[in-house]
Amino acid sequence: MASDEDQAASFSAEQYFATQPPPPSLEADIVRVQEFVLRQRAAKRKVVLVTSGGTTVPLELNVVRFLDNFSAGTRGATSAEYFLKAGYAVIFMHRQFSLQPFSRHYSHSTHPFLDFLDVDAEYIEVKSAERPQLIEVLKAYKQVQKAGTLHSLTFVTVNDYLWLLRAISKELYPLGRNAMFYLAAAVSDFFLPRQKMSEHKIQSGKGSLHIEMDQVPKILKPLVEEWTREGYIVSFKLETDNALLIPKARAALARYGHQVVIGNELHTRKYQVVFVSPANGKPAQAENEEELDPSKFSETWLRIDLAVNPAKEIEEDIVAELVRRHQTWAADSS
Ligand code: 9Z3
Repeated sequence: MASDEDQAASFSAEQYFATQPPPPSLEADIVRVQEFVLRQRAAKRKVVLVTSGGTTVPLELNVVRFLDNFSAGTRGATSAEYFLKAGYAVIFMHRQFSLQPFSRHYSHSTHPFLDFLDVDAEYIEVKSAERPQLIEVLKAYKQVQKAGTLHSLTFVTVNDYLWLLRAISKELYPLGRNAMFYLAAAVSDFFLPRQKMSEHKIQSGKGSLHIEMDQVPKILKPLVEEWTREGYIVSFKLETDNALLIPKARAALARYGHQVVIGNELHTRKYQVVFVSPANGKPAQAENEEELDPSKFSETWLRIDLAVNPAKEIEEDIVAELVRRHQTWAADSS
């Protein structure tokens, strides 16, 4: 039976959607997702929803200023490539202009496109040192295009993100255990309800600026309990203090009852992460994190040595581990 706290939490998600308007492009976006999911179901492919990049919280209706969450989109874009390689169809829901699968190798800041081309009169050629990687990336990209296994769509605000996540998860419902949710986007915990937003640019001249934000509803709860049917749900926990990773991940699992929390610390996230899972069924909730029973959880650290292999991407190992776990999960349903 649901506790009062559970009812309050799910009510607040309902309240959110009852009071905050959907993004104007939602309907058209979902029609395209529907078509994509239908094709993947016909091809009997597993589908993973990858969320990637940071959400914004606009401070004005005619937005000049906004709060942003840190994320370049590397984790999501890189993981999407490895999921595609593993035979998954990928819905890549990302922050507009953040990194994307394949094109991420030629990001404007770290590997600018113009720098790997040479020009001679009217001929353009790719520098020879750049060719092997470009050939590999292009081949993988063309293969995915031909197979039609990647569908990308964008969000900007936390409101766009929440509406899209709810709508897409409902489209994935019929896939049952063949759907995976890989929630790598960095999502704001706070937002400014539309009803409290200033219409025009907030004016200076009145001293300091005070803004009171409301808490974004804990969206994992309705995702786990209502929007999906047995989808395999992976959330990420970002901390700047390593000591908090495991307690926070355990608390999230006890609260929402999903399958995996991947803990990552801001500065070490590119070479170590920890998978935290329930050891056996849904762990009981506790008043505070210290009271959670450690025997109810299992932890697995994944580490790579960038000094030995600087080209190695930890997402390769993260995805391999999840594909293995998802396989077991999907097979269990029978
Ligand atoms: C993550 O923890 C991602 O791994 C990163 C990836 C944002 C660190 P980059 O795109 O960074 O490679 O630059 N994502 C989840 C962050 C988040 O908002 N988690 C919430 C929390 O920690 C829970 S869903 O409370």
